[in-house]
Amino acid sequence: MELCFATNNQHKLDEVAGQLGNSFALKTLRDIGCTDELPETTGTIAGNSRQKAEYVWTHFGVSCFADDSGLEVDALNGEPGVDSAHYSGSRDAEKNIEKLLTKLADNGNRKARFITVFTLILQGVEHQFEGVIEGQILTEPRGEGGFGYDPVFLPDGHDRTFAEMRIEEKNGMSHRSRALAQMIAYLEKQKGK
Ligand code: ITT
Repeated sequence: MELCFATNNQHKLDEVAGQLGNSFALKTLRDIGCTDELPETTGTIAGNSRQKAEYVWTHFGVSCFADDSGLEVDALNGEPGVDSAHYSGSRDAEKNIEKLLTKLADNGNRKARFITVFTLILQGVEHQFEGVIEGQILTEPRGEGGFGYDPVFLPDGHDRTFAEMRIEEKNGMSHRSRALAQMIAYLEKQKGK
């Protein structure tokens, strides 16, 4: 089964490709000839996820899935949320982290979560899958791996940030892997039909 992952984020592609294995032929946007900027204008994570997948299905007619994700920080009323990718006004991860840590300052409530919503469009039929991981925001970045806010995100029950973990370890618990596991289970069921 061929499926296009509607993302321009190479880190997301690497995480998902590692988990998907060989049961599905993963196509990139480049593989299907899509060089367009995908629209993300709905103001919600679930809405943007749907919007990206629908763009690819409508314009390219290819079964596909999209991931929209973000970090929700309790003490900031859910910010950066849907604005996670360009919180500081740019897509620079270091600047985004800097803004987050400045806004949090010495606030004692560091509770946060990563959320991902996947939208799958299989021959025009749409389904959404959500994954969440709870954790804490550190006061300083730690680690070189991962992407985005990984250096300041400490998942609950662990003593290393996502950026200090190997990709397989992050994949063992992340919001993205949880959403993906549900999508894979759904796809396996469809295959059996
Ligand atoms: P596409 O829309 O092309 O998929 P994107 O990077 O723009 O790629 P989003 O709009 O979903 O993706 O933005 C999500 C942002 O949230 C992302 O750029 C990171 O800043 C942050 N984020 C999401 N998942 C993350 C993760 O696993 N680790 C660290 N930061 C993450």
